[in-house]
Amino acid sequence: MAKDTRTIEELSPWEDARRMLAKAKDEGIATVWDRLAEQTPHCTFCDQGLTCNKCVMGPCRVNPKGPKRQLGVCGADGDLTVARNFGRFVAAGAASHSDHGRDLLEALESVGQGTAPGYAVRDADKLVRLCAEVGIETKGLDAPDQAKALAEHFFEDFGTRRPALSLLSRAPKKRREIWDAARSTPRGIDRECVEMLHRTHMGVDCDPVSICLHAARTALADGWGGSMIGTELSDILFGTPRPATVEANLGVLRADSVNILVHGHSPVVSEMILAAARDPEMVAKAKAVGAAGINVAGLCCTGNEVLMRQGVPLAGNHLMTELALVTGAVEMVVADYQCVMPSLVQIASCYHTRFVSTSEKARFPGGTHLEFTLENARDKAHEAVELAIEAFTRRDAGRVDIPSVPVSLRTGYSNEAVLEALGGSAEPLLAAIKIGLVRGVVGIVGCNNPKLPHDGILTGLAKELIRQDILVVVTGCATVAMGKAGLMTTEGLEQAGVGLAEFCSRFDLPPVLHVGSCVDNSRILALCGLLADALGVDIADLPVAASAPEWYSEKAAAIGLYAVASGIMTHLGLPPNILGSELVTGLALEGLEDVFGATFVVEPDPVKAAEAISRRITAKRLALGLND
Ligand code: MSK
Repeated sequence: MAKDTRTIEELSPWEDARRMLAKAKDEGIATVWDRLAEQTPHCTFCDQGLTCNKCVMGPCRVNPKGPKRQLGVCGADGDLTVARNFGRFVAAGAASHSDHGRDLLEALESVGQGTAPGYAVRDADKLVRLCAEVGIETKGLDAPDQAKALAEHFFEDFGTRRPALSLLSRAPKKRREIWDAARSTPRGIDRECVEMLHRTHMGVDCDPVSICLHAARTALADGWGGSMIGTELSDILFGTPRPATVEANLGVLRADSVNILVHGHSPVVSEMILAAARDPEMVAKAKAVGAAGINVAGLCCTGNEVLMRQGVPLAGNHLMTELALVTGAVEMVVADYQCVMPSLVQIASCYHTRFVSTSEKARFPGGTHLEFTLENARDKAHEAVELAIEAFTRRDAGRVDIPSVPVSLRTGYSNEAVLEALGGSAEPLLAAIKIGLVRGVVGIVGCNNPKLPHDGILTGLAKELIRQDILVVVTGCATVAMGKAGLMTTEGLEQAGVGLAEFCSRFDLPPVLHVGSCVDNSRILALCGLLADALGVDIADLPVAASAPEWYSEKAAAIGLYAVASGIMTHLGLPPNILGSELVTGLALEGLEDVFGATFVVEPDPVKAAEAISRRITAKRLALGLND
């Protein structure tokens, strides 16, 4: 297999990653970087979004400026081809988040029905608050009945018969009017995704702009619908996060313990695995085979979910998932869905590691499939932990290398926790923004991408922003990067500007606040809605921005688009596959400003990206009559 020609030092700045990259090389184990090298250079048509395989008159490669092949067989030009591809790309991301949200909805309904042993309502106050917010009368209803009523209500948001999603009420009135004017108000989550598939079938919507606007509508159905429902119901079922200090990096693995990594996105499986691993009977079984105990650690967004709520250490982000197995110290990876590289099955087979898939909709040939349902999850979790204990007996101590000492980071900043930390309202943050102590707020979200230096843009951008007195909130795989860079403890304030440091010190906050997993970007939307309402303005008027510097996934494209469509300028470290259309690219980088009051900015250099974001924040501050 071809090898990446970049040095290990160029691939990742972290000691734990570099040690494992070297070990993988020594042991002949191919990683994502090796496969990228083998796939490079990529097809230039695909790279620009100019291939179409949506019917069997093709596949077509459209060459808008070429001497021939300017149109696909059906007559689609480059703009239409790019728009169709991008529309489906966004719909897949929105569908993924929203199907995750639906799983939480089914869990809530089952809890209400008493058919999900081991699951419960853990934040009864939030359940009552959510019911009140959507107009459910809770007087006389006990928690199970409230759970059933709320589930029933939100199931309707996935359907086809509402004119608008219920949680859109969290957006300012002016924003909702902008959506109505652009015919982008999301109606039903499933409806918008399905309609995108319909529109992009051959011979349906042939207007690239119309398709792009429907992509925005689909993305909004994710942000203010599927993801937001997923976040809120996860809090109800597993507890609303509260601030805590936890550990991260591969050093959280323990040489003397049974190590289980939970991976994917949904807390429904990982919470049960954690409960089983903490069961004294299971711990006794682990000790009986010579282990000191059972150590559960997280990867990617499932890791974020259990980090936020249960203080479970985070072993790594997207590009660390393969390297975690290379330690030789992992007994089991338990995966639910999304962002789980199929290569993990192959790498696990090079060690004693068991790869366990758990979802009926995410099977991994070669792994062990233990299908979790709401009815059997408690039993299956115990079965999985027993398999991990058995794997420990097969561990080859000679191949174990756990690099690095773990770093500490602060987590748990749900909106409720932020407001509590500020003394009960957003007023202190607004006051700090008004006098310029905090110049603005930026959400840095999303993934890693092996095309970019691991965590390099994420941390470079965050350092520049906090230096310029801009508060950063972070989700998903960006979290581990910020933690490793020392930005998620109050010691990180040494790297912040004077104003931000003063504000954070006053409220005992780090300069980078961890607000959760990918679906929890909806917390940022809700917070923006709250701040805008408090100031009597639209979200687009706020000194805020978003960034997904090292994004890779369809979900990240949906997140970026719902942020832009909500009025939040969004930076990307690399573009989506749209550059084959000047029309669609122009819309993304400029035209959406006229529709939604925000656009995308693409910039791989973190310092230049911070400059662009800072300029936007300055412009918004001046427009609000504040200092720059
Ligand atoms: S897991 S979508 S690599 S953040 Fe949410 Fe990480 Fe991106 Fe997957």
